[in-house]
Amino acid sequence: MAEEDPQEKADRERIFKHFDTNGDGKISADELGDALKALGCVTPDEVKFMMDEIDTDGDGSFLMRSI
Ligand SMILES: [Ca+2]
Repeated sequence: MAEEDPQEKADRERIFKHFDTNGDGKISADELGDALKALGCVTPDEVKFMMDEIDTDGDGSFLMRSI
């Protein structure tokens, strides 16, 4: 496994924290939806589709390591 670029990791953490508005270390469907809707580029159906793709364990949220 290749060494991870610290800058990329920092960027990913920053983005994750931007989405994780309540700071519990998980991004819920609501948090993802709010963040994406704030960008004005997605519909609720699209958010659900993305969650289905990302939320592999089906608990309604995903963790930092999933990204
Ligand atoms: Ca959260």
